[in-house]
Amino acid sequence: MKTALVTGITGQDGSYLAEFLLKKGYTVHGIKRRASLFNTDRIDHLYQDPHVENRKLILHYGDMTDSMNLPRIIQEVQPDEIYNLAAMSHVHVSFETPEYVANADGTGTLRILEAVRLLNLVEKTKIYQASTSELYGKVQEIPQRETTPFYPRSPYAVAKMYAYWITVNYREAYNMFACNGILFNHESPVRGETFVTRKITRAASKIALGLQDKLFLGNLDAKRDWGHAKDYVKMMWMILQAPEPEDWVIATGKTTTVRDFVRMAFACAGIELEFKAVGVDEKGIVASCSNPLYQIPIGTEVVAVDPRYFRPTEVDLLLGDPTKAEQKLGWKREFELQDLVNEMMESDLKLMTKDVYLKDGGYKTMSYYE
Ligand code: NDP
Ligand code: GDR
Repeated sequence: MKTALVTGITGQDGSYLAEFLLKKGYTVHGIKRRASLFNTDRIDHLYQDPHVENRKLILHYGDMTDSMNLPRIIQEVQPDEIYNLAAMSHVHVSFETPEYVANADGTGTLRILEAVRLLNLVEKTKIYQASTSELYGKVQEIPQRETTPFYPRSPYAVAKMYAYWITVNYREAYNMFACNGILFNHESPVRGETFVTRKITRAASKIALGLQDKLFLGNLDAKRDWGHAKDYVKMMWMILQAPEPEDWVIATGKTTTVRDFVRMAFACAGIELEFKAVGVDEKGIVASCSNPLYQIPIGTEVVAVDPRYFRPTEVDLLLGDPTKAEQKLGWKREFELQDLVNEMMESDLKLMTKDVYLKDGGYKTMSYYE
């Protein structure tokens, strides 16, 4: 059976991909960072005790900025497939840490490619690079497809642009099976809490339970092509099983504003919202409430804009065209946006309900944990 190495295994996509590959019979090696607290929550259900023989999931400490440990791990693992998912993936945070992002997301990709080349693994090892719709940035063409010109709008996107082209270059220069998946936004119940969808579903759940008063957001007009992470990790694998190494757009072909995502999330908890005023004064007001968990008076302001969440340069509109992946690889999505919102809300309502029990039982003071 095949062996895969997954960088970023502790992240949203890494956890779904590891689960997917293990089901396919792969031995999965993952790189995790040392942290002062446990950071393996998302893969704890897959964890196998190191004392068990023939383990299928093996974790290695490592870091994308460490040019010594990456070749050592690759040499030890001799992977058939590398999925390079590790990255500082938060666009807004990348404005605060631009050099680090260039190192981890940009040069980090080079470190992987160069290690495979120097270790003479070019014939054996296929490489998937986690590229992104953020490469399209300022709108050049709608919908965005493999041939659409790039115009990155953040240090994150610029670093990912280097990673994209160095992957193409290694493919062309050294005949590597190295591919870019240009993935549009994809979410899930284990999405990081500071990305907008999860921030919204967590807050809508807390507000529905009476644990929080208001949700502060930035640009409500931004439009994103949101899919489900489960559909997208399957495509990562399909890309490496294709006959030739190529670059692929993975998207749903539909776009939605942040404002409409907010409406959909609150509606799942029986709270209908109406948005009033424009720009920074815009507010989401409760228009009707059939929420069975906590009664919120009509007219209560539960969403407000806070300019601190605006980005120095924004990506206004993402809408991808997945035709190539659908036609050439037979990729089919299972989830619609409404399914995704339902699943995220169901999961966060369950999580927050636990908080209510802990709080009511005197085990938890919300302010301490928030
Ligand atoms: P997450 O932020 O959830 O996960 C990122 C992973 O990378 C985590 O495991 C994180 O470790 C790890 N990581 C971060 N920095 C380093 C480093 N210096 N060395 C080693 N590991 C590191 O991202 P997603 O799972 O959502 O995304 C996976 C990849 O796909 C990323 O490269 C992202 O940029 C890209 N992408 C994501 C899209 C999306 O919509 N989700 C769309 C397009 C591309 P830790 O857990 O310790 O923080
Ligand atoms: P994005 O995702 O930047 O598209 O990058 P994010 O969820 O952070 O933002 C989406 C849009 O929502 C707007 N927004 C807010 N965003 C956040 N995080 N917090 C807010 O309060 C808020 N209010 C409005 C943003 O301005 C933006 O327009 C994600 C990441 O997963 C990247 O790693 C990946 O490459 C791209 O998706 C494709």
